Amino acid sequence: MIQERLKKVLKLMEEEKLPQMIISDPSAIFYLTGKWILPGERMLVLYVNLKGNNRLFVNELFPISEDLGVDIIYYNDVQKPVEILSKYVEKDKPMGIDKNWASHFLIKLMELKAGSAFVNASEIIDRVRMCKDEKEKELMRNSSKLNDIAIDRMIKLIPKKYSEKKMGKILSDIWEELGAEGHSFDPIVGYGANAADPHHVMDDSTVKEGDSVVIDIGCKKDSYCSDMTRTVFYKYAPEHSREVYNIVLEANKRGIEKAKAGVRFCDIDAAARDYITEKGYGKYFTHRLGHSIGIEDHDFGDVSSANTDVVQPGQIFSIEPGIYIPGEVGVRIEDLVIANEDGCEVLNHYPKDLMIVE
Ligand SMILES: [Mn+2]
Repeated sequence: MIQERLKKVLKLMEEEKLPQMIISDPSAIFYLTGKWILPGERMLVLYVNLKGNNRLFVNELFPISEDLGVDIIYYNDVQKPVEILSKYVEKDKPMGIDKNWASHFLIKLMELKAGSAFVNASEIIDRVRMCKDEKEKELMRNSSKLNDIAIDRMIKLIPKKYSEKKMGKILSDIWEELGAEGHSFDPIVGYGANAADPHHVMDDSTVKEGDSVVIDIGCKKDSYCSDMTRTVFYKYAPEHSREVYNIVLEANKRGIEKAKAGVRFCDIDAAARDYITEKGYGKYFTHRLGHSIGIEDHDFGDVSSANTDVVQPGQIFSIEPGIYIPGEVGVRIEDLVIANEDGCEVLNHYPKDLMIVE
């Protein structure tokens, strides 16, 4: 177990008066142990207890050779893992549950009365994960460096007039060449009207002159995610598209300007959104300004008008305003930032002034 991280989790459990919890999300278990275990539908549980009786429950099909600093309880395919787990817990005390633990496990645990109450305790670990330590910051910088290289290659491919789908396939190869583990999320390449769909699924469309081209990509490198969006224009940018582009760019800059420790997430969202609204495009900016990122592309924590939490130093999140005018033009510009005491460090260095690709 990575002790400094475990300590932070235990401290929050103590504050919340939660004596025990079940951590089941493989990415949370990786965060705490340094080990990826991907058991599919089989039960994987890191049971953490304030008294230190921590145990990792895992199917014997996933043997662990390293010393993770926690006792491992193996079960096999004909045993009942929740019954085994229930023997190790404090039945007369509340039990914290990870938000994505399958309900068939949880209901079984409840039937076994393996806890006096069951509460969703995911935020405990999610909030610890939001603040990155120095090692994590370095890994996030490295992952974003690869993204800067990849987006440059992708933009240079636009004149080849490949379909969106083909661009996606080429990006997989780029990640391999760059030594990344692959995409951190389903990439988006959207031409013209498709660029106006914020979560467009790549299809057989090809680029036309005057199109905006939204490229939203990211990789996983050493288990940490990058995520960046650039929008460029093919051959020329129509007047209205230019106007939209420059508004989104200014909103992105205002969001970054506002991002620092001590500011509320909703105020960062407002810094970008209010500008877009002032310019008359508020109704075309249809999503939150950003999201936390780390081991997962969308970690816990939104940069949205609904999140009144105050930013802490070391938190990493995206600033990604967009304007989407259906059937006409879509523009999104996304950067990742690390918040610190007097501002933020931007992890993406690819230029973002209006670019025409010939
Ligand atoms: Mn993003």
